[in-house]
Amino acid sequence: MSLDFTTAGESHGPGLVAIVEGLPAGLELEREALDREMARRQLGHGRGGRMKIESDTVEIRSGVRHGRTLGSPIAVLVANRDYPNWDERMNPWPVEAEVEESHLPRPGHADLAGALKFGHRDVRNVLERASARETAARVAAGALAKEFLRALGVSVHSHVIRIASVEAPEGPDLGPDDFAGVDDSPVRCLDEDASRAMVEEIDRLRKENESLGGTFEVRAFGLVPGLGSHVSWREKLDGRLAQAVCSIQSVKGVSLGEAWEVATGPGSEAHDEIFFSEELGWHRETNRGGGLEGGMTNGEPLIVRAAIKPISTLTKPLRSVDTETKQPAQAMRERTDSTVVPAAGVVGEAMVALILAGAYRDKFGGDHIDDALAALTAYKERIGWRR
Ligand code: EPS
Repeated sequence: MSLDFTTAGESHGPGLVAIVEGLPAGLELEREALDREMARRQLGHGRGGRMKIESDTVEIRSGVRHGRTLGSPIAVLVANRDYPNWDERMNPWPVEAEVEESHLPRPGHADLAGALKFGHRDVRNVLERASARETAARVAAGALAKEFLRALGVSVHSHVIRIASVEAPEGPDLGPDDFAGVDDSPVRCLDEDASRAMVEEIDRLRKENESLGGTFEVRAFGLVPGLGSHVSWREKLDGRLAQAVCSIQSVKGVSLGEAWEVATGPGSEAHDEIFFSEELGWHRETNRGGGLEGGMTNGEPLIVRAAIKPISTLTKPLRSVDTETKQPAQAMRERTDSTVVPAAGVVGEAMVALILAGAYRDKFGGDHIDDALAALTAYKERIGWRR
């Protein structure tokens, strides 16, 4: 059994569901830790009115008993508190009221391609599922993965490094403790001056009816070398991470380590030289590879960055075409956020955690958490891992 998960649910339907399969039995879960993750995803200056309605919590429906996993699929439900306001428009069953259809696809959204592909007249049938509301279910699943990783000594963090034209300065190399206060920043940025400038930039562009993109970074600490594999393209961890992070709504680019920087320099400045000492064992003095070599972890911190495009729902809509009349029209206007980069960092953590948890499950197995821990200890001993 490997670790897998799926989500279901529409943005304004009754709720979202995540089903996580493959977590070992006997793993202790803390309800507060799961709900904390849900609340973190709702943070961030630049969110719209919806976040005042929702207050996401994880309702466990299966796979957990008295705070411990059973080894069976874990189903979690995240209710949409906004649903009563959409009861007629999103009811699973026919309603008497006449429900208005949307025929005005937004450039940059799934609206047009989704409507054509699935044969929907009403674009709402696409946008409801394409909405980034779905990321609440990913974070619920990721919170479970994080609990597994925590038991294995791994932590996953994120921070915002750019919103529109404002970039945080490159700081010193970050360790896990450096992320302690990141959620106190209104934009989840570690640099105070940059945080302030980002908030100003969001306010300035929001007044101009603009949305904003940016960049976030996810780091994972405490990883052993050898997660993933060089032997098959499907098992390469870099590829799996890139797919998982790029699948987050609005993400248009993913980089691992100093990908774009090393592409422009010489080979002698692109790699991380190998050292061995009695105290540290195998180690590196640089981490340009972002903790990945040959599709595997190398024991250095994992560093993944993602670029997010500005949200495609604009309060000053772009030009589009009415799908019924085929006449030029303005794209639909929906209630929306100005930017989601701070929240997307939390979603990035969830996706990275799910991929890493899967890689640990693949390598160390474990129907019970103690089996996984015993296999991990034996592996560390075999390779002489000292961290
Ligand atoms: C979203 C549009 C907004 C966001 C939503 C994503 O929702 P609404 O149309 O209800 O105002 O608030 O994000 C969430 C609801 C969430 O929980 O993150 C979109 O079109 O992607």
